[in-house]
Amino acid sequence: MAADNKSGDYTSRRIQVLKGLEAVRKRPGMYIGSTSGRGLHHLVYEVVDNSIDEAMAGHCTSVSVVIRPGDIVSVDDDGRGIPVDIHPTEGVPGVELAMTTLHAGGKFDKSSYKVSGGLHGVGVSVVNALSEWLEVEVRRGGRRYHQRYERGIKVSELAMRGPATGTGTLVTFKPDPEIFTVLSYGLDTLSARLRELAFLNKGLEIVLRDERTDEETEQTFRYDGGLEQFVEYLRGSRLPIHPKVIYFETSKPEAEIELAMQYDEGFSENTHTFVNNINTHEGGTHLTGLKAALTRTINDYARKNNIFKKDESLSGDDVREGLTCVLSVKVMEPQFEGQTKTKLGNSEVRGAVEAAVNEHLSAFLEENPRSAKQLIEKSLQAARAREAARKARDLARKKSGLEGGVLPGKLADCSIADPALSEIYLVEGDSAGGSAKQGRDRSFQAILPLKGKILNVEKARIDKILSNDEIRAMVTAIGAGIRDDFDLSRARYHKIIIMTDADVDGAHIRTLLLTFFYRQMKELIEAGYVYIAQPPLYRVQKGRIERYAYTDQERDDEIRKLSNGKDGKGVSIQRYKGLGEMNPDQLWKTTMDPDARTILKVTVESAVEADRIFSQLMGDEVEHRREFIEKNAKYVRNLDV
Ligand code: 0RA
Repeated sequence: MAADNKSGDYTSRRIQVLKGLEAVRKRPGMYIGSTSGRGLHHLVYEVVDNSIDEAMAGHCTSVSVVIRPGDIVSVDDDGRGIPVDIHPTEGVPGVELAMTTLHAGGKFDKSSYKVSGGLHGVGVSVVNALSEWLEVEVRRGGRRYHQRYERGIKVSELAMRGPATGTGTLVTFKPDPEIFTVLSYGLDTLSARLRELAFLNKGLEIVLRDERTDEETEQTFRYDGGLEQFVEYLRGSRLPIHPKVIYFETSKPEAEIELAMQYDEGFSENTHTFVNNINTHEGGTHLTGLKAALTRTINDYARKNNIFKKDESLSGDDVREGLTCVLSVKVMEPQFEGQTKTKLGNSEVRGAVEAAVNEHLSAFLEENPRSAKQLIEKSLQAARAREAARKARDLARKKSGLEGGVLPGKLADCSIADPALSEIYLVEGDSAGGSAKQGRDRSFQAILPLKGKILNVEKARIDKILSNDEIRAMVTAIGAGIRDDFDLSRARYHKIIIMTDADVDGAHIRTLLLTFFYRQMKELIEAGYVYIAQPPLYRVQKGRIERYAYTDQERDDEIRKLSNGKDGKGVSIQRYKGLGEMNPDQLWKTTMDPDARTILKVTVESAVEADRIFSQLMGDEVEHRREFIEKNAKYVRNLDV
């Protein structure tokens, strides 16, 4: 009787498991967000997160990620190894449970871990379900064990394969082409995330090797200085205004809190927050606590030490100008909210962070009065600039105001009023602007020609930014304000399309514009409203037939097609050096007609890398910048930072 029951349970449990993993294959988006490149990368992160959990529990010092030919990925660690003994109630080895049961990551042994990473916390079984095949190898108790799965279903029993030195877990998987629309891994994407994880877990070594080409590459990330080194990395070439990174870590009942921050001579704010190793792009209670504490502590200190002139005080924006800051909290049961589930909702964390930052930052200020004075002086300059900007804005509002008011004279606006259907082209130069104005569909396409050089916002304060004509024209035309006044719902266009020449100068202007949007109207990028036009590089013509090519490959293909296999007979090729060489009709056909054009959406894949790229590109080192733009003109064009 009892035995019957047991086997009955066992069978129904197996059915349960299969149903679970089937559900994952039916609706992969529910578990990994998407089946495009993002979801594909998520598989690696999910497996790596398990190893990081093992590291956070103090049992793992090194994780290695290898991308093999065919975009097969291996993740190896030197943790304790997933248990291989038969689970007392489930009747299968622990590792098999982990591979086949949803939410069983390390949680079938809940006492193992205090907190756990992983965005969805869905565990390695999801990776298993979405892999054409997956093999796991466990080294434990002096032995090596192996098991293989195909599309989540085991095709071999866990088997001993010989002796092992040390302990650890190796997971190798091939993402299933039946599931994913993108199958190739981006080395830069993986290295950005793995570097970030290494900063967040000080002392942990993470190796990334790419074996897909003959030229193998290997990167090792290990930062014994943790967040302090993270801040130095983010600060890049901006000059610090106090020598030491401000740092503390503390453990409270609500959360473990770790913070590093440093002020520099720049004008942007670079704050990144993490919860259980996940980048909380949308902020949340921990960020609110941090901001409140910064403003209060710095004002209190300045007041107490008579640094303010009569009724001076500092706003939140003032005390964050030129600040590079990383806050990492570990929370037992995080609630993630927001559109991308990257906003922390736990209300108890706010007070914990606020109190911790108050305490440690005021101690730092007391102990380092010179640094305190320097950073407060910096904030006061920000406050004065903001006041000057406010006055200038009030004055300007009366004339050609930034808000509401009169649209810029050189804007050729569209005729419809629905922002969701409207586009604005930001066009390099007056002549291309002229062609665009003639070539456009004026019902829904607006054109704003911009004069050659745009102000580098990375090196300018808000008052200077707001007094720049090109920037004023853009801000007024877009109509949603700027920085703290920015309100996405007021945007007059839902497509803002940057259209520059396909040369180094064009790349530079594009970068300046992207920097401007990233720093001053970040929500515009986050909402997916910013695009880059893709004008053709060549016109290939034979008689009355003409074709446009956007890459060298396409050009060669067209030549071959037009000359019927022979190479290039009677075919003429025009290389477009600038937009100005196209007539209005050509510009419309190739670059502006929604039915024919390609436009690239600008996305912020890694905010950390974006901050660094922009500050490097736009910061103090001019030589560095020129070199970078020349080398990476293509990368910057496909800006996916
Ligand atoms: C639960 C318990 C134990 C190890 C793990 C999970 C574990 C899981 C993964 C996934 C990738 N690498 C991993 N390393 C370890 C061990 C419990 C014990 O030995 O007492």
